[in-house]
Amino acid sequence: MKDSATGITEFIANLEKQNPHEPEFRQAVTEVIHDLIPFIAANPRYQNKMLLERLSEPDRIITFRISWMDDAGNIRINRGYRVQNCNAIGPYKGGIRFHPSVNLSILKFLAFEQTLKNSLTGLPMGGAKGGADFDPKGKSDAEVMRFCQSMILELWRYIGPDTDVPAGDIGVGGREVGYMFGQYKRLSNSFTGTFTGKGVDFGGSLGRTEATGYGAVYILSEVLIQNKEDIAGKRVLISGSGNVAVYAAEKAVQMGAIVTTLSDSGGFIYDKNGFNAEKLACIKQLKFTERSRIEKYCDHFDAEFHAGKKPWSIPAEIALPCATQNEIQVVDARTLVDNGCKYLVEGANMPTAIDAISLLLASRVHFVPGKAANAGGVAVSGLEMTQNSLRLVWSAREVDIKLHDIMRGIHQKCARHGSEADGFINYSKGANIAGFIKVADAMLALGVV
Ligand code: NDP
Ligand code: 2IT
Repeated sequence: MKDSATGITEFIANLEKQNPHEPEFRQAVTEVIHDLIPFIAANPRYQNKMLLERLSEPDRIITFRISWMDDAGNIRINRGYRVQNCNAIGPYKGGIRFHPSVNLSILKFLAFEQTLKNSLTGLPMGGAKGGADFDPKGKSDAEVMRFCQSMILELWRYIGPDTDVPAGDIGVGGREVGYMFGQYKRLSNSFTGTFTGKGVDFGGSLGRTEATGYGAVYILSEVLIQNKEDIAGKRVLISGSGNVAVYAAEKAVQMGAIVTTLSDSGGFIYDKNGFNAEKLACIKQLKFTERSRIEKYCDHFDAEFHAGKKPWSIPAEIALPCATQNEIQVVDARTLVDNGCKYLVEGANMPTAIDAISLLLASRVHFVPGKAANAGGVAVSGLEMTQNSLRLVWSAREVDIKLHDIMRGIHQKCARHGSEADGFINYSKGANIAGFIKVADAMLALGVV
């Protein structure tokens, strides 16, 4: 048996050879194997089964052309994808992203992360991700509808309630899921739980909209309890102003935190007095209803707008990156630590670069990775699937209690597998190992398939 350091070097060399143009995918896998290769070396049951090689080669990748017509009558072409990474523990499950930056590297990283995240929820869901390099900004509702319908005209044959269940992600919210589900329902001539994040009038779960942001704050409060601290009165930086960011802010404010920043791709706003329910209602109006820019917040309230900047230079005890991948580089991590940040909880997927994570852990910042911290969204998606299968509707309170339990369970799993000798919890390591064990045990039981 090779030593772990050699195993890691060889694995990374092969990963680069197999995926030369996919830096985000290699980053996500590299971050995980640093914990899993030593874990496998210490656990003979998982040795010589090629489990990591199998997990980092998607089961299937579907890519297709999406042709649609804009309001001016021009024909437009985009590229659509679905990456079905692993269905060892349940049907493929994961969101769909619409953003001009979407490419195979990004969707493969997201599908890989989703596999471990879904495992951590304890629910029977495999890992997948899809999307298109379509930019919804500036498009009319009719254009978005035609785009969604054209996408599903191709994708519908590869998805289904027991096969693959998509949902939202960046650029895909209730409006887009509604249009995609409408087209899927028409083509399949069936009303099933094939999408989650649906409107509550047609099969959606109460609490799904809020679940990712609320769930991230629930796990943050578990981490604080672990350290005998309280969220009330703590200053919190949040990036993004989309689904995850706004509901993370809402829950943090409800629990007494002072949330001072939010952002979008144009820059960040700093409200030194902290947001409250009225101010967050203004953000929701600007970003969700008007689909406008966050800087307009400063027309309504006393706040600063920092164009083209990220919020990490503002002093705070807690940071919740909730926008996109790699938004915290090593210089940002250094600034956060120097300004007294002690907790970093990832609402987004892979917002922190690998060397920035190393710096945070070396500085003893309590770092919770996205695959644990943002799992509340897909967890409530899992609950939506259950309600659809049962043809039942659970109350918002029932869903919230279940979400809270799931996030507490994820915290416990990370603590079990990530505790160090001095009591510090390496949540990253804990999440990677706990997420892996369930998938790996299923893969061993299912044979070489
Ligand atoms: P939204 O589309 O609702 O919001 C995204 C936010 O991030 C917007 O404020 C957007 O700004 C900003 N943003 C997006 N891309 C960039 C970029 N390249 N640079 C700067 N800002 C950017 O997406 P979500 O809130 O749903 O997703 C945010 C993150 O959370 C993603 O990493 C996603 O994968 C992850 N996630 C989402 C879940 C969900 O349930 N929705 C579940 C788990 C994770 P602008 O408005 O200017 O585009
Ligand atoms: O990254 C994610 O977990 C999501 N975008 C949510 C996926 C889902 O199926 O609800």
